[in-house]
Amino acid sequence: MSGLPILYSFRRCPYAIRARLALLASGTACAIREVRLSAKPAEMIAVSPKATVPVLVLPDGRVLDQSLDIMRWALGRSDPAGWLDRVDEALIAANDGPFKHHLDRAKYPDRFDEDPTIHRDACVGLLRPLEDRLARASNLCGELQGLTDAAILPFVRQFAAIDRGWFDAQHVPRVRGWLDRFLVGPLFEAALTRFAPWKPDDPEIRFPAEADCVGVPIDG
Ligand SMILES: N[C@@H](CCC(=O)N[C@@H](CS)C(=O)NCC(=O)O)C(=O)O
Repeated sequence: MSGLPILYSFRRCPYAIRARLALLASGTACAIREVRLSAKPAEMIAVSPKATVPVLVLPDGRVLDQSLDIMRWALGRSDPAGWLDRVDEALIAANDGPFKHHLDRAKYPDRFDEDPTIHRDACVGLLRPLEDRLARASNLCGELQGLTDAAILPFVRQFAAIDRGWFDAQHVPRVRGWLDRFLVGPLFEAALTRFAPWKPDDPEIRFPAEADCVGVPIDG
């Protein structure tokens, strides 16, 4: 064992993506364990019985199993880009609450016996405050990116990807530009690195893999 924190993660999960973005931005290395949600490792459930990803197990045994706690912990250690200077709790709560509620119902109509188009439209409505923010500055809390952008972008990405053609036709051009800058940036690329699902005898895999993707801004 290397003594690195252990991150149980799932590549496409927006909560895990935001945690990985903060780990990258802070330059915090960890040993990553990719999880299949249909076959979660017993080792993860043993430390976090609620069994959601991401989970970060610190070398001293502490367990962080909320994505925002992982972001704050990593950036509290090191925050070269000043992400903690740009935290808007209300905007993040609106994302994690109402936006996520409608996103799930728009994305997974089979799981909810509800009309997904109602929820899709509700999501666009909830993007309007972001559009207003982005009319005033390049990012949600000003010109520079911050924790708020990194916390929300993975969810907007997931929403846009339900039907990118439909999303592009909605009148949220600044949100679209903000998302697209993120999607082509080196930090997003590093955060979306693919890993095979972890098995107990696997050798440790370090994340980030390369020192030079540490601390880069979201949109390069
Ligand atoms: N509040 C948690 C939510 C994490 C969460 O719900 N993650 C999803 C994946 S995107 C999950 O693990 N779901 C469990 C499952 O699908 O079994 C956090 O912020 O970390």
